[in-house]
Formats: sequence, C-alpha cells, structure tokens
Amino acid sequence: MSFDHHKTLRLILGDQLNINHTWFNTVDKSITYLMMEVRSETDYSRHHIQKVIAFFASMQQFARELQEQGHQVIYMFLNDETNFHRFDQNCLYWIEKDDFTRFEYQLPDEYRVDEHLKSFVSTLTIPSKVFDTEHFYTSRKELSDLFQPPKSIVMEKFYRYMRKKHNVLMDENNKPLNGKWNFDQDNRKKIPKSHKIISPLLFSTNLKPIESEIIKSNIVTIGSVDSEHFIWPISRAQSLQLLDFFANHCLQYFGSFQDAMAPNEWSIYHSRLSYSLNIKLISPKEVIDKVVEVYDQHQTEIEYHQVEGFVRQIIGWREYMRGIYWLNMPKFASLNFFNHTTKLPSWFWTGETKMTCLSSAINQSLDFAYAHHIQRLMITGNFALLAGVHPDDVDDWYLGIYIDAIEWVEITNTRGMSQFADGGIVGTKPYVSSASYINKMSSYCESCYYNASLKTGDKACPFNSLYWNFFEKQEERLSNNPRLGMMYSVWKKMNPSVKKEILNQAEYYLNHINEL
Ligand code: FAD
Ligand code: DLZ
Repeated sequence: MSFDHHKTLRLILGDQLNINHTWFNTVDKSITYLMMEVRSETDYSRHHIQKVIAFFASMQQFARELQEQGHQVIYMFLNDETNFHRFDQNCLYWIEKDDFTRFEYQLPDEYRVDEHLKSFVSTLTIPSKVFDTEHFYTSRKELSDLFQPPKSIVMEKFYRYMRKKHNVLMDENNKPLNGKWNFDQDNRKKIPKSHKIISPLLFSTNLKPIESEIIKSNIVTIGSVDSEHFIWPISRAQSLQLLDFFANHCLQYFGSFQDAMAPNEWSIYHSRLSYSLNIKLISPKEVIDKVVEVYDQHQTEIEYHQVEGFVRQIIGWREYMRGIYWLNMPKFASLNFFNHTTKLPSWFWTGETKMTCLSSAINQSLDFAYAHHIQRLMITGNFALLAGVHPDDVDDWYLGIYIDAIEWVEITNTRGMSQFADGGIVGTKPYVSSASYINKMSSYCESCYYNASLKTGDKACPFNSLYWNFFEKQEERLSNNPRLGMMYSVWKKMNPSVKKEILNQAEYYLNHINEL
C-alpha cells in the first residue's frame, strides 16, 4: 500500500499515442491518464470525416491498450454528458473532482495547443510538469540552434547532418554510402504503360459506431467514408503491418516513382505512413530502422536510390519542417508574400472540374483523405499558387482534408513549400509548373478535356497561361531570383502579341475560375 498521497493527472493528446513513452514503463496507481474527444479539436478546421474517425478510433484503442497494461485511464467520449469540449476545462474538472495534486502533459506539436496548455498550467495551484513526446529525432530547437544567423537554414545541409549524427546510410569512413548524399535525379520516372502497380494494403475495421457518434453530434466534416471497412491503420499493430508491407513490397519502387502520377492510382508506391507517424503510433526511428534492415537483406533486388529517397523524407524533410515550424510560429501563419487574395475555387470541395489532374487529385482526397506529395505540391498546390489563392484558404483546405494534417507539418508544407507565402524560408523558389511538367510526370493529360500543349484557345490547359501570368504579375518579387533567371529570359523573348494573348487567356480563366 502506498503512503504517498500524491495523485497525478497526465494528459494525453490525440496525436501523442506513443506506447513506448517512458511514462508507461511502470504501472503506478497514483497516476491517472486522461484522454478526451473534444469539439475544440474537431472544429478548429473542417476535417475530413475519415480523419475524425481515425483520431477517435486510434485514441480509444490506445486507451484500451493502456488499461490492458494496468494503467488507470479516464476516457472522455464525444457525447459524454460531462464534457466541456476544451482541454483546460476538462482537465480542471478532473483535477478538482478527484483531488489531483500534480498535473503533467507532453509537449504539444501544435503552437495553438502549446499556448493553450501553457496558459492553463499558469493558472493552476498544483505543480505541473511538461515532458518530451520522445518521438522525433530532433528537439524543437535543434534545427535553429544548428543554423544560427548569418547561416541560412538549408534542408540539404540539415539532411547531411542528420545522416551523420544518426549514422544512417553511412559507410565505415563516415562518408555517405555509394559516394553521394542525394540520388534525387534517379527519382523522376513516369509509370510505364506496361507496369502494374501493386495494390495498396488496406485495412477493413468496422468503425460504424464511431461514425454514428460523430453524426449525432453534428460535427461538420468533408469527404466520404465506408466506416464499416475503414482502410487506415488505427492501432500500433496495424501501423507496423503497413510499415512491413511498405518495406517488403513498395520500397523497391519508391524512389523511381516518387514523383509519378496516374488517374485511379491514388498512392502508387508511397508508404501512407504519415498518419501513423504523426499521431506517434510508430516512430520515425522504427521506420528508418525497418527500411534500412530490409535494404541490407535485399541489396540485390532493391537499388540504393529507392531507399535514400525515402530516408530523406523521414529524417530530412519531416524533421526539417518541425524545426522550421517552431522557429517561425506564430508569424508564419499570417505570411502572404505575394499578397494573394483570390478565393479557393468551389470545385476544390467537390472535385468537379474538367482538368483531369485536379479532378483526380481532389476526388481521391475526398474519397481517401489522402493524396501523395507530388499531387499536393504540383497539382492542387501549383494551381492554387498560379491562381493567386489567399494562403489562408489554401491552408484551411489542406489542414482539413488530409488524414495526416496537423498544423506543424501542414502549414510548413502548404504556406511554405507549396505557396511560397513565406517568401523563401522553406524553399528557394516557388514550386510552379505549366502543363508540360504534369504531362511528363503523369498520364492525366491523355484523358483531359484540355490540351496540354496549347496556351490559348478554348481547349488550352489553364496551367499554361496561368503559369506565364504568374511570372508576369510577380516580376518585381521574383525576377531577381537566380533560379528563375532563365525562365524570365524566355518570357521576355516571347513575341509581344503572343504574350498578350496568353495574359488575356489567363485573365479569362481567372474570371471564370469556378467553371474550369
Ligand atoms: P511517403 O511519400 O511515403 O513519404 C514517407 C514519409 O516521409 C511520410 O509519411 C512523411 O512522414 C515524410 N514526408 C515526406 N515528405 C514530407 C514533407 N514534405 N514534409 C514532412 N514530411 C514528409 N505531410 C503530413 O504529414 N501532413 C500534412 O498535413 C502535410 N501537408 C502537406 C501539404 C502540402 C501542400 C504538401 C506539398 C505536402 C504536405 N505534406 C504533409 C508532406 C507530404 O506530402 C506527406 O507527408 C506525404 O504525402 C504523406 O504520404 P506518405 O506517408 O505516403 O508519404
Ligand atoms: C485532430 C484531432 C481531432 C480531430 N480530435 C481530437 C480530440 O478530440 N482530442 C484530442 O486530444 N486530439 C484531437 N486531435 C488532435 C489534436 O488536434 C492534436 O493533438 C493537437 O493539434 C496537438 O498537435
């Protein structure tokens, strides 16, 4: 029997489902874990229905696993009578009701929630403590500490630092395997007509009861779901199964087809591990270790560039974006370098557009709460930037629609990498393209109403005129960018009457944006 009268309440957020956290190493009856389904989180953005279901299902499963291990858990369901639907008020309710003498929580990944909980604990009369989530390779400040001004923060340099520090794909002389850090030039293949893509591993969990609760509480969501056969992993066991499937079946093609796109192929060889990673059902180290292990065992079948390309996403881009987020929030969330003001076209919410690439990327996002990186960047993101959509609107769409969307990784990718609204914090130039890139990397254009090779006329692909229009309009802001010099010189050399026709075409499309 314990004579310690301390009673500790520990909050676990919906994206903190790390069963390997040291918190859970020992069962301690003086500690109670608190998890809650709350409207503050379901309503801060209009989320995809699959995202809300996935979060609740994963949280409920995690609570069950903790209880099975002997931990004490309070789980507040969405429609519980006593649920104040805010983290602070629910915590306070339990602290007062059950006489807790300490409050503890883990560092939230999102600035909004971080501020909320900091403010909450500052009002408490009992001691509180915050713990690391023990998930990421890097701390919140590691990236910014590494690149103190006047050094600029360059992803490639950070990536090399991470490879060395964590000894990933390094040889015995501490040099990168195969003599080079980055094999990106091998990773730009279109899918050959003869190539049959392996079907993705989909789960089939019955989550109908959770969907019913969400409907009952009138939460406004987007997209569709077959909740009796829910396809996303919602437990650690399923997440590990998906990792295993990726490493054994998809890794060998990952790099080659990383930038490829095709209608009706919604994930190609992408891992679809972002949801499991972001809610911490699995750790980035587990993913890296598994992938490197499978590569080591199958070096004759798996080319090196396939693996390097994947490793770069996890220890490079993912950790880099987290560092960028904590260095630049909250000001990052209001940056609008181009002063864009256009509203997002209405068909972003329905998929009803004649452009096959956009219709495919948006429809699959509505159907699966997922699009792979190059669709997010070079189809939907590219269009929104060329059309001059306000970054708030673009962020709102990305934050809601994807199963993996949590602000730290959504906003840095959307406002930063994709919309260049940060003026160059994340990338050195805007990611925009005309139809020729889309045609090169996909088979979308083959079945499109528009013609990828036309710049003007009824059938001209909108990406073409919008592309040149964007550069023309942004000349003051962009023409000094050394990476865009060649592009500006092509535009300047173009026949003035052709240029005028292109700009007129763009204006027509922008004026009829909802009808494209
Ligand atoms: P894979 O292609 O299999 O890559 C493996 C893993 O690498 C991913 O699971 C992810 O954890 C990581 N990764 C890859 N690219 C990035 C990147 N650019 N930044 C951070 N991590 C990366 N990712 C999110 O997790 N949440 C988001 O809300 C999100 N929003 C995005 C918005 C835009 C406009 C863009 C261009 C990208 C966004 N990304 C986001 C990054 C990337 O597109 C997704 O991580 C990826 O598509 C998830 O699918 P996957 O797991 O199959 O990835
Ligand atoms: C995304 C999400 C949703 C939809 N619902 C909940 C919830 O009801 N309870 C909860 O604890 N977390 C939820 N989340 C995840 C949080 O928004 C996330 O933990 C914060 O944004 C911190 O990153």
